[in-house]
Amino acid sequence: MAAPGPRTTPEIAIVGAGMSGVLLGIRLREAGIESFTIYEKGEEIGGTWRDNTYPGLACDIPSRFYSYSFAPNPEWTRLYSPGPEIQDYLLKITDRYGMREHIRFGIEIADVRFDEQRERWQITTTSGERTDADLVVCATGLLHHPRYPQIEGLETFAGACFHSARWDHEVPLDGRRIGIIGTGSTGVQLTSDLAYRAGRLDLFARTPQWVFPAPNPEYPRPLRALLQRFAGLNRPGYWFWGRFMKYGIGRAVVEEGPQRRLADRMCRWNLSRVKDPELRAKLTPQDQPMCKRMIVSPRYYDAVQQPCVDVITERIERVEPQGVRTADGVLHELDVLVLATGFDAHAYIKPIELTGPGGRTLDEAWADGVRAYRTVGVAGFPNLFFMLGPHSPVGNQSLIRVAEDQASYIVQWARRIRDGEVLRAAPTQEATDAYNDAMRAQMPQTAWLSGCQSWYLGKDGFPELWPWRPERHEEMLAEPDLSEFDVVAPGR
Ligand code: N01
Repeated sequence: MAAPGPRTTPEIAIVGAGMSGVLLGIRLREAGIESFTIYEKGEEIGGTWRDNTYPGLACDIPSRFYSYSFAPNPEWTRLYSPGPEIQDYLLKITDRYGMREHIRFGIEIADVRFDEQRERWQITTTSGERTDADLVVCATGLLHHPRYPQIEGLETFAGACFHSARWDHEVPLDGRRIGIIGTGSTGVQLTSDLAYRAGRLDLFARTPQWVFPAPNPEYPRPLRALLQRFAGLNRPGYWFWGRFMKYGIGRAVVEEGPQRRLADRMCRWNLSRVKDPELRAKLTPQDQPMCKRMIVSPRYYDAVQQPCVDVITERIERVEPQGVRTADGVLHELDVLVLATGFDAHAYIKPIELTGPGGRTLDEAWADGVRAYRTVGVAGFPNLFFMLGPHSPVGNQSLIRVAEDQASYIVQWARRIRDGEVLRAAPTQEATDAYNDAMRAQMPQTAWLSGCQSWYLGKDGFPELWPWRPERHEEMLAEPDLSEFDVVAPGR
């Protein structure tokens, strides 16, 4: 039986209206493709920047570079902008590019399944609504399933207790006894803020992390006014910080060399600013800098040296109504307990059920570990793409830049479908295996295997990050390599 004819108006379903889903919409529209819908389970765009509203939230990538390349923001107030500014920026871009008319809010996708008869994806929402798509893009993000710690008695705590990504703004903080569990990027940003507001702050630091000292100066008003007036003046900032990240930390995390040595020294120097040797010992990591995500903070070590702050490395025994009891028998009495315990970064599109041709599910395809093709595709799953999916995070780089590479790549496939060159295409198993083999061969060069545990490592023990220089991501996704795809043309 001949394959169906060309899909000149391909239906495209984008799951998630975070930074990457909205970006893809903008790029599709630029390509003259308007037949797309962005499904968003929340009531607003923004993903992680919508969900995280904790005090001290900021982006640890310079904002001039943590922007869409085509939409500089003259209004950034600081080198590293606070979270609410980033969400404001994403809201403005969504409106400026007319994306709201394409977004369906409050719609949660439950099931995505390939219908072989009709050569299309069938999508079912949690309310039972069904729709078809010629191309499906999972732009569901990486860090959106809060990870709650398994600590005995957590539910018995009598004060306020919440995850950092589910901040309860009704709870007063000033002058109160606050506990924070976790010293990742979130715990560090929280500590840097709450140390100056809490009556007492207990920081439960199971594993200390290295902290890179980066100042966070304010952009003076006259400069912001100038950038507002002359749009072209925004370009050098994007260019400069892009190169700074690419040739600096972008090299340091994936290869030996002067950048890694310098970053290492700067972290160690930063730590040496902690005067009390006992506190310094508590804050000294056992692994190498950059083994986990490099934390960037100009204020953390000042914050932990505030008299009201206690860094507790003793193991947490249990939580009781009055507070946290550690293994040394001490009860740390608290009014508020914040769980800065991270996210399940390996959940990917879960709980969505995804079933490809032949009834093969994504869970089955990834039963032995996540295997993607060039961060965007999966062998045997046609017309299905990921944004910020497996191995997408490029160590301490702007995820917006990463998403832009992926959006341009996906738009090229959408164009091919629209122009009748392709009905469906899926990466071959051979190309996927070759890519994964090359990636794994590169992993030992990275800093992520130097003996630490973090969300960076997958269940197969390999990092979930991009192990090459950032520019290779751009090169690899510059144009689809058709020889690495099983392509079916319309009507064949
Ligand atoms: O989470 P994490 P995060 N008892 O997983 C501890 C991004 N981000 O939310 O190391 C005690 O890094 C755990 O301890 P250990 C960024 O990509 C970006 O901070 O497992 N402690 C660890 O200290 C980042 O990588 C920005 O021993 C427990 C902490 O909780 C990612 O989000 C800002 C525990 C979790 O650290 C996640 O960062 C913020 C337990 N039972 C975040 N369970 C930007 O600036 C867990 N921990 C862009």
